[in-house]
Amino acid sequence: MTAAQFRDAILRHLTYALGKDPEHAQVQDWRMALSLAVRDQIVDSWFAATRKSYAEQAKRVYYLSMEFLIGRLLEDGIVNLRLVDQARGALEELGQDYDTVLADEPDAALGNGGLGRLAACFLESLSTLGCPAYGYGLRYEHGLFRQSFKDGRQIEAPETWLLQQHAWEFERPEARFRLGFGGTVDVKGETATWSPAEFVEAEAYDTPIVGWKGRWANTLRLWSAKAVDPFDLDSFNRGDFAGAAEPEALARTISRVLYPDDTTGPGKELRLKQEYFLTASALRDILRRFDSEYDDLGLLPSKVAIQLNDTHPAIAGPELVRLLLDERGMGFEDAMATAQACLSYTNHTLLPEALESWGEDLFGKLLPRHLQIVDRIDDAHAKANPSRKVSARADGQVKMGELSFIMAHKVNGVSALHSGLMTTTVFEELHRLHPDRILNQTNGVTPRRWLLSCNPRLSSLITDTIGSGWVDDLEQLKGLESHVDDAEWLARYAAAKHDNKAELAAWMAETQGVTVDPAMMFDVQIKRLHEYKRQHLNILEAIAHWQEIKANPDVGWTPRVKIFAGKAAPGYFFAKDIIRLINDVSEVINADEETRHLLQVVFLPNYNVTLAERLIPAADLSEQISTAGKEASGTGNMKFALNGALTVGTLDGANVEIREQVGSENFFLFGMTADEVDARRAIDGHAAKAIANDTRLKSALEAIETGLFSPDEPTRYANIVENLTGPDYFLVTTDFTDYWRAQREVDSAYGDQDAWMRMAALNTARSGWFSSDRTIRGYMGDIWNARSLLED
Ligand code: F58
Repeated sequence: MTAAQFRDAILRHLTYALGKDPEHAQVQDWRMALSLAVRDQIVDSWFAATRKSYAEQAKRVYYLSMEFLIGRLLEDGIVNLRLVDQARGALEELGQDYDTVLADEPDAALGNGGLGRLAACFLESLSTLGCPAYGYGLRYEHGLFRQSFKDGRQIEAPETWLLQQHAWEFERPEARFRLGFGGTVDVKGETATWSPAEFVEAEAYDTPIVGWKGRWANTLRLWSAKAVDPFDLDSFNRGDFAGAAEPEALARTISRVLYPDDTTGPGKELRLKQEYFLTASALRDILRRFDSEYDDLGLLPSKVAIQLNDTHPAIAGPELVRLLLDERGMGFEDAMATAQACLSYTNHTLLPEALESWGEDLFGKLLPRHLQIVDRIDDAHAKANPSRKVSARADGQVKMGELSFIMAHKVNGVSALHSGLMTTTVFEELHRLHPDRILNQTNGVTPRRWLLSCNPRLSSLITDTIGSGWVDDLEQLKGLESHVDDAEWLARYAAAKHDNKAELAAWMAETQGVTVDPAMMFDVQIKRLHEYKRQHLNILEAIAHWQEIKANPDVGWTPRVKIFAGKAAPGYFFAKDIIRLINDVSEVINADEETRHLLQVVFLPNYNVTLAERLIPAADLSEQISTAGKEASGTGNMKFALNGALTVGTLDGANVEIREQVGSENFFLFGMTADEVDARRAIDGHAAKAIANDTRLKSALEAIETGLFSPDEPTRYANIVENLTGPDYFLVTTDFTDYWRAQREVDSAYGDQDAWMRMAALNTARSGWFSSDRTIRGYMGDIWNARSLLED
């Protein structure tokens, strides 16, 4: 497609699809017109892919996830179709600025963090690899809340991505399923008839996800909840207008809001409804598609692979058994074996409080037949494993981790360390009973978005150096290694990083009113706020660093700006206190004329995918400082390394593999190992001991405790201080001393810019392993037994 053809297509859409005269069109009209022109191109490969999947009777992969953190889609589409120059040229001819038009698109924030972003990277890689696949999720009207700060405190506001026109989805009013909740069960022998008390309808919205070079496109199908009878005419006729609209409002609640990480009380019931709503709609859709091609349910496992993204869709086990048993006439044993052969489960956390379980009263109230089936599954498992102690139903709870494990033929962790820990902690017994079930698939990220598109400067240098094959074969980055000792090449690498930093600094000045010097080291920690991720360790070190600079101003400090971004779950008060502390510290430190050229702290509001795309290419230092054993993998850590930021990190999650890949000499390691953590925690008074041994730590804590950063309310952070000086479960104080040491090594390494850039370039060159294409190939081969339909 030429720029001229593209221009004509944009004008056609602007005029006939949007009904706008170019003379009066606003930026969002141009953005919509451009998106529709791009979408046309995607639809062609989408249809071709669908036809081919049917023609070849291929096995399909179904990725069930409560979250798809896709961010913006326009640039992704343009980049993958390799239409960047044409789109730029076409808009220029039309008098529009390409970057402004792209920046108008809202982020689709249908996820909390890494788990949701991983699902989005996986969809893109599935398309790039030509593996027939569907993502199934919920079409939340409101994604993750919008974050702002008031007096340093996090303020949450609803996110409203659908207020603006959305170019990518196709509403499918004909693709609807009616789903039930509650009611009664009439058991007759093996099978039963469930008569739900309440119904809701699921309507599909499809978004095509195009792979690299537009060779294949899969579908992201999101479900939206609608009332069975949207409008109560009797109420309306009585003049009860609010009552007339109630059925619709109640039903829509199910897909109204993405759950943040703080589910309690009445919220839990809605969350379980959401999970069933997603899963039951997806399974009906999967069986409908299967029925359109085959009439032998025995073929199901050879045609259908269903991946459970964490336990959130774990009800798929009992639901699939129920559909096969009660509605399709299969015997229980066959139904269970068939379901197991189709299902597999990915675990994303070992934190006990994050493993889902449901009170059996609630579960039985909403899903009475499923509770019976859980018991049958449990009985069958107990019978086959007479020695077992674990069960899917225990202590009045339905345990979704155990249920998922039992119902899956494969269970995977997301980094080597995490998968190993699964076998010795949460799933120890189940692993002993089923030693072949757990396997590892280390996470990855899509290089199209996380290098090619977010970092055009570095991408061009790479392509100039080794050609463009790296884009879908990331291991080719190894070819850069032979250039890192070439001073001229390294200077180009350094220039790309410098220009990315200058661009970020300009953006921060313009939009945040913060001035930072691009010559300073950009030290970045961006991720959900959580005690285990230890943003408070980072800010404690910043305080100590500031105090030390003040005490010894003339020892040649390396200038650094610490950049934070991330959201705290609205009900996680400790995490919100950490945000406020960072903002308070930032205010004091940044106002210090003596030190501000050497140390600044910035907390950028409203972290999302787009902000990550801005920050990662400009980072020098990547903070991956979780308590060892707690971060399942991390994926931000991979994006940073790929874009040439050096990591200061613990031996946790995928950091271990990053360090192995890039070389220990190009990674700043500190802290306890996962094995040491438990022993240390068992020591009485471990925090007091750590503090007594480190005067810097002691004085940083004192500064907080005495209200240096909150003079109007000196006790504001009493809670944080009490925690850190008392239980300190995440061992911030123990790891502080070694973290300080590592940070000073970082300082001196950064002082030698040539050596630093060489290390940065080696990080890029050796990050090929962290492509989500590699991860998806692993799933296809080891878990799904699925194949690519692309011909090379
Ligand atoms: C993340 N989990 C892990 N959960 O923390 C991270 O180590 C890993 O790299 C990533 O998954 C991908 O495997 C995660 O993001 C959530 O966001 C939960 C979703 C449900 C509500 C509670 C948070």
